[in-house]
Amino acid sequence: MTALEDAPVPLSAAGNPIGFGRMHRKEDVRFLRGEGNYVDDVQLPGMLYGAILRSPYAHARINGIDTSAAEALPGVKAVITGAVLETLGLAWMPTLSYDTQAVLATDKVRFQGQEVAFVVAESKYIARDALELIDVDYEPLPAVADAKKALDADAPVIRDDKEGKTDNHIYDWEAGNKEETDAAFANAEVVVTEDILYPRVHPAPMETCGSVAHMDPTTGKLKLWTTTQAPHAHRTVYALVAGLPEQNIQVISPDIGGGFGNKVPIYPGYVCSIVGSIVTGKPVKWMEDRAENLMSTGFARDYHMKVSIASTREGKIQAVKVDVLADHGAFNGVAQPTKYPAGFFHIFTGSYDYPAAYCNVTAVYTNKAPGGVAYACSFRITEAVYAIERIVDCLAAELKMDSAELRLKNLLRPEQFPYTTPTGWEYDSGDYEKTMRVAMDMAGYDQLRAEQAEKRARGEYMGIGISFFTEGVGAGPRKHMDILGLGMADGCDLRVHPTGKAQVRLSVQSQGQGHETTFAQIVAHELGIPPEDIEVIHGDTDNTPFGLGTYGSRSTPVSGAAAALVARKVRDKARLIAAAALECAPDDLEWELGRWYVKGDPERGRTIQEIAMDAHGALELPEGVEGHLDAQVVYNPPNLTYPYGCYICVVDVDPGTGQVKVRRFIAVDDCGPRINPMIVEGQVHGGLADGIGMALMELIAFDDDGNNLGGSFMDYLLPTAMECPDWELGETVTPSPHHPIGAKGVGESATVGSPAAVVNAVIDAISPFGVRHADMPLTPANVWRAIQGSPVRT
Ligand code: MCN
Ligand code: CUM
Repeated sequence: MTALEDAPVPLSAAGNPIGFGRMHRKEDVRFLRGEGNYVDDVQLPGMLYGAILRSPYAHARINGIDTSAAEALPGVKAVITGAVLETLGLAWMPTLSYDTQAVLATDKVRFQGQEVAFVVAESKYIARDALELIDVDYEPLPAVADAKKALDADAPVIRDDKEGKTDNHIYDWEAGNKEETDAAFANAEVVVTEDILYPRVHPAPMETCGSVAHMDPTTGKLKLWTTTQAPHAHRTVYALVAGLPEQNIQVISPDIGGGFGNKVPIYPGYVCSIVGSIVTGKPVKWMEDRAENLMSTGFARDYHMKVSIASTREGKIQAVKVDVLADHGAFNGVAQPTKYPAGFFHIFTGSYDYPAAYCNVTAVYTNKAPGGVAYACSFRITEAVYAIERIVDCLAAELKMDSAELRLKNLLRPEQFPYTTPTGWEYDSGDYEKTMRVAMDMAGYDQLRAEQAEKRARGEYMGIGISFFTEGVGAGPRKHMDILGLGMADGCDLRVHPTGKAQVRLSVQSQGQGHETTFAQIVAHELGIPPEDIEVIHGDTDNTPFGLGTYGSRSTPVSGAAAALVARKVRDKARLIAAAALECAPDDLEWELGRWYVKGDPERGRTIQEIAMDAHGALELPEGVEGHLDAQVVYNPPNLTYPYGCYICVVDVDPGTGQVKVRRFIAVDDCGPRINPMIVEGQVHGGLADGIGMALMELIAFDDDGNNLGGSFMDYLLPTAMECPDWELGETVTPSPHHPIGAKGVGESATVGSPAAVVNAVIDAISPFGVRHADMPLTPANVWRAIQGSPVRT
């Protein structure tokens, strides 16, 4: 175990830590100068532009499409409809959940904003103008936008494209032990039940989705620059769907302006740009605008949860059960490991010690855009954490017990790890109470409660909300986890050049997380090569090893391990080469950062740079050692890593207006050793802002006809610095026992953990009005309604 050592990390000549530590992000040099290279920056000679005609209806039959006027517009090169795609066998494509999704609608449209036709033109303005000239004969059908009505006998059947489908049911799935859980509830002294909605929200990355496709008619090679978090998986899916030879497909994911899970699925626009290029023989660029992104690409959540908790009168939790109605929209397009149709939701047992738990999830189609797994959710651990952390607060209210005391009484203890949860997860390591105490100390918890009591006496409404979360991140292992049959293991290649500079090639793809920096730091930590001498190459299937990509905070747990192991492989090879150069046995050598030296004679040694030159030079290499200094690994993780944390939020609520002010936010995260603490803090800052956004303002609402009411940033509110306090961050460090450097993922922790803290704080503030629960978003209007005893609007 090379956990974060106490010894100071040596600095390179450029002042960077040769290993773990704070260092400015290498990629910021280009980002801060506006010199990033995003998909929309790609310009190719003769490039054409695509635009998508979208459905104004949530549900309508298509009786005909007249494209003649659009085709006649000067500058228009092609108008592609579902009928055209049908002749190519491409009207429908598989989703990442083994469902099918229309690329361009043929029979019906099933959500507002669905793709109906694709225009290719000389400019993006001509393409958009041409959309206006397409005449679609729609026959509106009744729509079902409310998941609770989707299984009604008279609900319109959305997926009548599927043979024999007579309802909107997608699947039922369960986890845990129903009998034991029911028995625990039957015998419990206290039972609390609450209907808890995690509303539909949208990841809304800064860069919207898009692609540039170039099918070279002479070579037959397809190059696709695209906004994807999983270039290799996408390439394989294109090969399978379009029947294109996989070696002729190059997926390039250049700089990405945020992904947040929005860029895991394959969207019809990507496929249309490919078809557009095949049809015209030219490169075709398609970039959606903000409204298209908000209305049609992968949303997040939409989980209707009935959560029950059983406990003793003293507050010892005995069982939890959750009934979920999952709204998947019109196509089941969620991206998650095949075995887990509800993602990792069954981690809802949380951070507490109790024997019985059960959940069942029923998923339905509605006339809404597809999605569900996105927005830093760790495969629906957001929903799980929100469910358990809200119901624990409801239990505390019922027991009239302090919510911190209730949590401390039930947290898993350090000696219980590795701990198997009642739903089957094996948590790798943790010291939960320590983390909670650090957070409470930082917050001054007892003083805060005293202040709250004083304020209440004066008629002021201050609230304190706690959330203690455990995540499981780093999917595989491959035998348990695959997406469309592709096992979740990741490759990593490392080449050390003759001069001792290196290139490391990853299968994961950064969308802003700073991989070009942190993966260089991992290699630096193992080999002693300064991070500025290590180039990180990612996001190009022709130049990187196969792997499943970046989501579920899996890059550090999976590819981070691969990078450490590939560097160790190079180090082992370097030892053999150093032994040859020093004319000693490999066993006589000892490693110190950046150098093998002879035991007992530290002056005699070879630096990694010298060894690199030897490996490419004239030195006679020992039997069995190939020349050059490089290595490859494929890392198949033995388990997930389980980061966790304790968040405390302090709010002031104005009961007259319902306005919530987040006054303080304390976040103590434990993600094991931090490769770059500055980047980790940045990840946490972003996720905390997400939490404030979701808890207080973000919502994709629909009317009864399925009209999307939040297609712009005028309606879909995002948090800004104005709504965010100065974050107060703390840390504890509990390494993962199975990860080569002990690191756990952190990229989604704060988004997963923070909404419950904010909501718990608001409900705590307004609890004197008899409020026990109110659904997000807690906008001023909704807080006011809750205080008045009226239902909130979601
Ligand atoms: N890190 C570290 N020490 C650790 C853990 C992580 O220094 N112990 C660093 C990593 O090296 C990496 C970053 O923190 O640079 C995030 O690492 P990790 O937790 O492995 O997550 P991923 O790199 O796999 O990123 C995915 C995650 C997801 S799934 C979403 S969604 C999300 C998130 O990252 N999307 C983001 N954070 C985002 N941040 C930005 N800027 N943009 C997005 O789209
Ligand atoms: Cu669930 S969003 Mo991230 O896993 O890309």
